[in-house]
Amino acid sequence: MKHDLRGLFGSFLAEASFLKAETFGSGHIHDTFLITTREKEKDDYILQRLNSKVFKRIPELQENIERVTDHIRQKLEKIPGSDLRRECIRMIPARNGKSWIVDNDGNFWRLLVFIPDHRSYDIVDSPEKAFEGGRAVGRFQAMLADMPGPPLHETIPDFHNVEKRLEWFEDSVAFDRVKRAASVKTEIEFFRSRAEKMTVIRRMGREGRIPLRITHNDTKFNNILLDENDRALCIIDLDTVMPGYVHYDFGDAIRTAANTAAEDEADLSKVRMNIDLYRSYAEGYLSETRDTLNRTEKEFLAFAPLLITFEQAVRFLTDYIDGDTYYRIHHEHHNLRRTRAQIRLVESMEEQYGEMQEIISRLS
Ligand code: ADP
Ligand code: GN1
Ligand code: MG
Repeated sequence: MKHDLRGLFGSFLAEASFLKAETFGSGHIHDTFLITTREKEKDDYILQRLNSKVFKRIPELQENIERVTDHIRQKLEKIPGSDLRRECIRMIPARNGKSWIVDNDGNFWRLLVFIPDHRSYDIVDSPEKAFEGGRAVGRFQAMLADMPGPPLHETIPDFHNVEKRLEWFEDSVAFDRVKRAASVKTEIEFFRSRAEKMTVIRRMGREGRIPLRITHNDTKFNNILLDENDRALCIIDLDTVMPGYVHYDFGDAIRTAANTAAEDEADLSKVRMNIDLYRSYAEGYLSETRDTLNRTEKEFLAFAPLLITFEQAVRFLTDYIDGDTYYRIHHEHHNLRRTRAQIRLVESMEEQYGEMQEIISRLS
């Protein structure tokens, strides 16, 4: 669909004028455009058409992000040397007084300041970058630990509820809408054989041994921006910031930061969890959170990447069986390819689980 990007940009109170718009980034959910402005010294912007099929209550989601970014900015203001322009995303108000607009076709749009001179990686190639990513996520969680007010809205209910994810997966298999289930028997079996084991974090939560905190819930490495020197800069994509267990963020970051290949790598011999990248990420993360996490939280950190990578594989295969209605795909069997790469990554983590545990206990 062709959108009037110049007109949409004009609906927000940006300080600079529109020069051009191009699609940007590799996110799977929203439609994201980089708006370059005419004035060299002024900001560029990110304009997003929000996915309202995935996020059913966008005003609530926007309210969450307003609260979270206001709180982080207040913290940064008190830290000497902070770069307020780059260490926290900033949403630009629309002319209607809100932080979003709805166009004539019912699409929701928002505008963010483009964080200049950042680096973003889909694949991590050095322990230093992994360490910085860990530091960024740790700091993010620490800054939100004392956010006042009521709990954040749950922008996607049961987002990391693996029991629910498995239930929905079984529903999809039973319904088999596009007749793909028979072709993925091996993958289905892989999930069923591990389902029980994957509920442990939620069980610990129910028993009160690990607390709900404010977590990001989508710490894929390309949602962690580094600066021009590859030092931790800021966390973006705050749509899923809500109550969660720290394991979700640790797990998703390792799933992406420590994978030697792309999330959708077709050549499975390239997919592996690199233990050095795992160690460095954990070092960075624990350097910020060591004193706040309780003993059980730390004890289960090593399990988190297995859980989240498993859950991701389940989510990709569910979408494949449903006929590709959730994630943006670039070819017919893309979700199946993603599933297989994630399954291989789970296997690689299982092989190295003992060492993963030792590393955490040494660092704790
Ligand atoms: P999605 O949910 O589709 O992943 P994101 O909010 O992560 O959407 O945005 C997609 C991509 O756009 C990001 O991966 C990043 O490359 C870029 N991006 C988003 N917000 C900003 C920002 N404030 N500054 C710079 N780049 C951004
Ligand atoms: C989506 O929005 P993006 O592309 O950063 C998804 C994550 C998945 C990820 C897999 C809201 O992340 O949960 O882990 O794809 N976001 C949502 O690449 O579902
Ligand atoms: Mg993203």
